[in-house]
Amino acid sequence: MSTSTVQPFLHIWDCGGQPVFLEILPAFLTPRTMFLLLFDASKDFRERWQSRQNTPDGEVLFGEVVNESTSDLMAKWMSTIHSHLVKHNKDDTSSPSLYCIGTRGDKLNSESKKEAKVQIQSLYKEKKFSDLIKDVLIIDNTTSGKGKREDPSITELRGAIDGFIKTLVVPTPLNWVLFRKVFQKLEKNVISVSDAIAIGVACHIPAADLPEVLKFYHELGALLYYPQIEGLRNKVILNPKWFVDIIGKVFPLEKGWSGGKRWLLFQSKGILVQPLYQEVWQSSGIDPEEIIELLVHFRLAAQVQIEVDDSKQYFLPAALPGYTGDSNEVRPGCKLRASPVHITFSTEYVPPGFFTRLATTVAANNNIKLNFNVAHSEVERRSIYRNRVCFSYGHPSDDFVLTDVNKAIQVDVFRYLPESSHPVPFKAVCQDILELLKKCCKKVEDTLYGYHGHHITQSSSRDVRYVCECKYSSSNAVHYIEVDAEKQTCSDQVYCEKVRSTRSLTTRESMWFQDEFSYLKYLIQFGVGLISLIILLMLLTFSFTVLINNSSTTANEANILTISDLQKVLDVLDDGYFPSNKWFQLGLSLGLSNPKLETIEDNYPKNNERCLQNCLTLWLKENIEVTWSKLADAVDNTGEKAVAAYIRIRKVQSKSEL
Ligand SMILES: Nc1nc2c(ncn2[C@@H]2O[C@H](COP(=O)(O)OP(=O)(O)OP(=O)(O)O)[C@@H](O)[C@H]2O)c(=O)[nH]1
Ligand SMILES: [Zn+2]
Repeated sequence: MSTSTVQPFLHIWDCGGQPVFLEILPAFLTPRTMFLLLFDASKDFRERWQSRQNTPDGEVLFGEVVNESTSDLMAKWMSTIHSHLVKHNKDDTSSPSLYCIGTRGDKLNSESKKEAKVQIQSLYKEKKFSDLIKDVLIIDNTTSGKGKREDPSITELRGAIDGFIKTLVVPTPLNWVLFRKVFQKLEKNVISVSDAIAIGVACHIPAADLPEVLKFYHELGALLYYPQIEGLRNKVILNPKWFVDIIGKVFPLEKGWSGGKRWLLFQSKGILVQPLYQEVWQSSGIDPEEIIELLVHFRLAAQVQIEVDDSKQYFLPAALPGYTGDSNEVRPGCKLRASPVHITFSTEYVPPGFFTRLATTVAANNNIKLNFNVAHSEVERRSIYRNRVCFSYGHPSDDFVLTDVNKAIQVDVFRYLPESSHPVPFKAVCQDILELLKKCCKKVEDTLYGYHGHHITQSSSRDVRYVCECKYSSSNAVHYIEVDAEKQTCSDQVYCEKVRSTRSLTTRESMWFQDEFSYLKYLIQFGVGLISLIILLMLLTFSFTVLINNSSTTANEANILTISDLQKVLDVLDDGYFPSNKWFQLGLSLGLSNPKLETIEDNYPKNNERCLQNCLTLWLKENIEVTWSKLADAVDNTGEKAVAAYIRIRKVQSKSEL
């Protein structure tokens, strides 16, 4: 192993600008990449970008118009490439990594060329990714290779690429080089790991070293090896390009879309059923189930159950068209809605591939279903797009919509039932959804940035921002309220950046924040240290005593609860974090009889929420002296002292709330 040599690596990925490529590409980027970001310099960068495909016979196929301008898309790529390189090349930032290349320079006079260059430069000038961009070159490809007549910018670019290739040499043990030469000679697309071991042994590489060799070449993009994916762990893909093309078969890159019910389902809903992918991939030389497993691994697909059908089904949002309508569109009939929340990124743009991966990750959750039943408006017939997905959450379900608004992912939650007829407060649903999204985002990051086994230690560059709904807000100039989400409660004032003043939260905004007392509970739960806990308890007791003394005793007795207060009672117990599995004990403490409670248990086996609800219904209906105070006492008896104190503070003294 002491003998080593250097070998150059150069793989060229010609990645189209089509949105689908942006989805797939991050899976195949290696840490050492030079990027050439091409754009048509003869076009207006502010216009919405439209994908176009040039067929070999000279025809131009125009694809969809996306919701972004060329300059948006360029800035997004710069920022993404920057974060990609920063994450992978921590110590080596010396090499120029990105050139912006404007083609069709022949269509521009020297004045417009300068102007185009300045416009592109302005996209990154004061951004943190500015170091990355070596230059903006406007080139005239029609002169390429024409000797002296060649555009000097092309000559300059050629020199830069030559220079970069020289940095691409990697010291490699000689027998590892031999190994690569052998597998290149095989001209096979895929071999088994045992074959790879045999080749290795023939090249004097001990079998035990082979995984390391395979990982080395995987990182260099020379082959693909996924030991972490069950179905692929015994395979080595020797031809990455072939593999990408196979995956591409289910994406609408080529004209290969045939009719048929299954294709239609895939095109319209992004649902890929087993018989279809088996057909598409059957002759690919690799088991279709393994390809699907890879897509799931990369979160390009999530297994779902939409069609009443035994065959397996997968959701692949990346294959769907993009939504170009209004991100604030609401389907009619909504009773309650929360203000929009934005998931933002320090790169200032939603990283390519992030949104669809978030959509698949969310779709894989048991509590959540894709919501195909609603069209967003008269014009937009679908409810699910590559960049906007509508889900239903919980039972009875609330709607929640994720939209990629380029600079952020927008989260909207809607309730179509009146609050009184839903067992779970809308607020709790909103907050649960947000927590769930944070977890899903984390998973997406692990997938997107962990492809090459580099574990990212740097702290998350993602944030949750709350859209300000003050009178200065408008959908095209979003601004946020300044809050410390951990500490904010719905009764605290917030600061609006735009108006530069504080105000109370609107009802829609307050959905995202805890009630004051839940916050105390939260503090207790997440350990604020014993001393602060004691101080808190003392404060609580103090305020409790003061409140009790101040309020007249009539509040305790005179306010009889009825069955119409069921939701309030459930809310208060929930806000105070009463554990629903103690419902039986609570029932006994409330004076309900054992047989009646047992009947409830039989009716709703293992469903504590429903049992609690029925137990309280019984209490509210059957008892005469039904007050908050009695409830607090009963809760106290179950051992839930904190919940009891919470009920007393929130309800017992405040007559108005009854
Ligand atoms: N006049 C002129 N035409 C150009 C220039 N560069 C490219 N073209 C033409 O533009 C068309 C598209 O070029 P491609 O290289 O296929 O563009 P692409 O973006 O890679 O397209 P896809 O491969 O479909 O993604 C071809 O007809 C080229 O001849 C240029 O600098 N000047
Ligand atoms: Zn505001």
